[in-house]
Amino acid sequence: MYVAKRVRCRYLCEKLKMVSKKYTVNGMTCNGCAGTVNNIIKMQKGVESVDVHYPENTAEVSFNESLISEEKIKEVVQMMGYSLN
Ligand SMILES: [Cu+2]
Repeated sequence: MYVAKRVRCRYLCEKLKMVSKKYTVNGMTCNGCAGTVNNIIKMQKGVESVDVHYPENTAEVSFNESLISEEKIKEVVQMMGYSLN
């Protein structure tokens, strides 16, 4: 009983740290770029979902702020030659 309650609390606490943010992606020139950006973000621990659109140049990312920071996501995108803002 006690354990079940704790698990539920942890689940809720983690839920609360889930955020969804929309960014502009700079540097994409084709759908392949969108795929690259999408994959690198998706690979990061703490990222729940990502949706990159080309030629709109947008990225919608849902992630858990207790597991990954926005700065880290921006950093990995930059490593691939693109940028998020
Ligand atoms: Cu491309």
